[in-house]
Amino acid sequence: MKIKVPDMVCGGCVDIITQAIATLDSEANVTADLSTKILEIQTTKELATVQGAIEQAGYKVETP
Ligand SMILES: [Cu+2]
Repeated sequence: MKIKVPDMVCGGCVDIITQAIATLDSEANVTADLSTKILEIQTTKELATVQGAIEQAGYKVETP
């Protein structure tokens, strides 16, 4: 799935979000592109669940 996180501006943000997703699904694979603010996430979890975890971590999400 792809999720856009407009406030993701540095590696620290990516770490926080990656950690939040790892807590949800330890098998998840997260690739972040800071130029487009888009996360590419391989996970068995549902989109809404992943979005919720990112929001819990303090970031607003958009679906590109
Ligand atoms: Cu940051």
